[in-house]
Amino acid sequence: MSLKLYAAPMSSATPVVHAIRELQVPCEIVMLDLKAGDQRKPEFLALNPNGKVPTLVVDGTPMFEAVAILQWLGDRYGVERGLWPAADAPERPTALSWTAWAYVTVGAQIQRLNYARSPNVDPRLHHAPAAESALTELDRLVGLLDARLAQRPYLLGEAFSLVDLVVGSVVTYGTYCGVPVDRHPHVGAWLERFQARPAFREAWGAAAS
Ligand SMILES: N[C@@H](CCC(=O)N[C@@H](CS)C(=O)NCC(=O)O)C(=O)O
Repeated sequence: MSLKLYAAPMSSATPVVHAIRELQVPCEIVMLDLKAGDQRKPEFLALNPNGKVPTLVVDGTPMFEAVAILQWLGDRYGVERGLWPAADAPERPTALSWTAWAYVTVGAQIQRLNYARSPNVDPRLHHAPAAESALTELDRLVGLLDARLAQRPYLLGEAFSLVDLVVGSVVTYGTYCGVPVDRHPHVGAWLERFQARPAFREAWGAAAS
């Protein structure tokens, strides 16, 4: 099977680069220059009309959206490596739920927070009460994660899995956006273990140090 990943440094593609390293899957990685507009070139738009990274080309078929790519990598390579539950395993519904929850539910609140106060967003769109409300909701969501991690060291139980990678990546990005996790000690300890993984440090590069 041939895999080609279009990525960019410190971007939505970073968790996919991390997953490829954890899974030790042979994959050609092409780094796009987003500032130069590589993602808007016709040959890239033919693969992903959305013009975004990550885009993974699997035997010539492109796929996009990080969470879809990560779940697919889990199905195709994670099961045989003990990093993702098989289709009929009781942990499978849990794996799909928490990974979708991270990208959809937590991701939406991080995006709300960024629109409301990020220096990278037009200040005319900033709105302090919206930022406060997003932070309150994010604290509640991180609290749900904390309650689960109070019962087990990793999201599926005793061992690290791609579920930790997916949820940990979204929470890591959240902390870079100013989401505090210090009120949630189990999340803090789990995040530290996650970020100490050699594959995390390799994929996230300078941001990880
Ligand atoms: N929801 C998408 C987001 C992808 C995304 O926003 N990628 C950014 C980099 S972090 C990008 O490619 N931006 C280029 C552009 O918007 O022109 C995913 O999770 O894959």
